[in-house]
Amino acid sequence: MVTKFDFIDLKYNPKNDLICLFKIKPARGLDMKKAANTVALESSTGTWTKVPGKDYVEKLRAKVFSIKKDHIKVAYPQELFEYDNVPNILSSVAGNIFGMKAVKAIRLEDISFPKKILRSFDGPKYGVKGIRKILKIKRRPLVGTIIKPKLGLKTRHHAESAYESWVGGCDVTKDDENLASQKFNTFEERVSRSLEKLHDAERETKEKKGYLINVTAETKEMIKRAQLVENLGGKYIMVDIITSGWAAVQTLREAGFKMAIHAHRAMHAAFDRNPNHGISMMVLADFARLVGVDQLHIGTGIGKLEGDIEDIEELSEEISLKEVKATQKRLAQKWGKIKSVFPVSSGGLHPGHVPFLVKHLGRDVILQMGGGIHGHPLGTRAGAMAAKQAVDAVMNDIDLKEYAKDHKELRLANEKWGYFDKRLKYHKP
Ligand code: CAP
Ligand code: MG
Repeated sequence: MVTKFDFIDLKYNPKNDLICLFKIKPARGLDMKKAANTVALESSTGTWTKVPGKDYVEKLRAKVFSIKKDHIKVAYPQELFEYDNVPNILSSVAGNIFGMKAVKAIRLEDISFPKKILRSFDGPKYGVKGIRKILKIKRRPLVGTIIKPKLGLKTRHHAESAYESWVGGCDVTKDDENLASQKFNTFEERVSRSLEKLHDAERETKEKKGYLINVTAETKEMIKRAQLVENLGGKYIMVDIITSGWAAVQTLREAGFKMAIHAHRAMHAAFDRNPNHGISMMVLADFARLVGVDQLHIGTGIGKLEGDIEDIEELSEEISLKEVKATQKRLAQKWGKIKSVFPVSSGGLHPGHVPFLVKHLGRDVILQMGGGIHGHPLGTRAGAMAAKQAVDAVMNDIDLKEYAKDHKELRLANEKWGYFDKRLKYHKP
């Protein structure tokens, strides 16, 4: 028998529950308690009207156990879900509730997972430590680029540009998010030409390099493409996790390939940009870590795409720490055996941004610059050199202006785009 507020228990102390932090704006004429109760019933065992139920169903009800201003916390018994099934979990806690008339707006800010659900997922194969081992880079941030223009290059020009970026100093070079297997640059030809260039660059530099080739496609096709990369000795694959879908990414991860997985998050802003309605990047990052990508884009807090640096810092902690503490927009989480994910900062970046990014995100970060490398006055190789010089300067606690005195490539980048000094004052070009 469902009474008025049967899904609210402000004295409940969650134990083995999956917990959701929601930000809600009740519909006109509804108070927080009523709206919160409706969110909990609709996302667990209830519906809009009373239906004859069995008493034993009641133990699976979600419970609102905290209502503070516009945030509520809801505890879901773990038995409500199929443990290692991302679509199933999201269909409950991020399904119908977004369209309910009881709320004017609702945003799923974070989820914390109980041990049994955590343990049902593979998590990353490599994590930060494993990636550093693959590339033989012990401490410093990794330097990456994205081949630009993002679409249109012929395969040989794509591979040549990748080669220039690797010999210039990039550790990893990726395809852009919307490059798949278009007629002007088919996957099969791109993977063989680019890996050939990668092996040339490794021989020439005596360094390990990574090519993050985008396998994004229908799931069976992704598996086929990943197999081709593995056969040709590739260390990485890249996948657009939001447009591909969680089930596809889980299939790719569980296919057992040796390669590391680089996760691009194109389309995330359709969910997380509105601060009052949708699903936060924190939640998307949680599932990316659970399903088991090794590297994940988290934003820059300074480049061309929105997202303030405090949120980016919290995201970076969420995916790379073993244990994260609760904040206003984040739930506490112990990640147990789930490995870390390498944070990737990318989007409108250039070498002059490196001091700011390392200050805020630390050295366990992949700094990716597309236009900020290929748009260098002396071209791609010089752009990659400038990016690597900026990282070397920061790792040796030298001001970029000082370091640029005997590093022409960095000087030209600073002159074109500006730079942060050691006190994080920005010097415009
Ligand atoms: C960056 C990028 C990345 C963005 C994605 C682009 O290129 O290749 O896709 O970083 O954003 O296409 O914009 P630029 P995010 O360096 O030339 O900007 O990393 O925030 O997901
Ligand atoms: Mg891109």
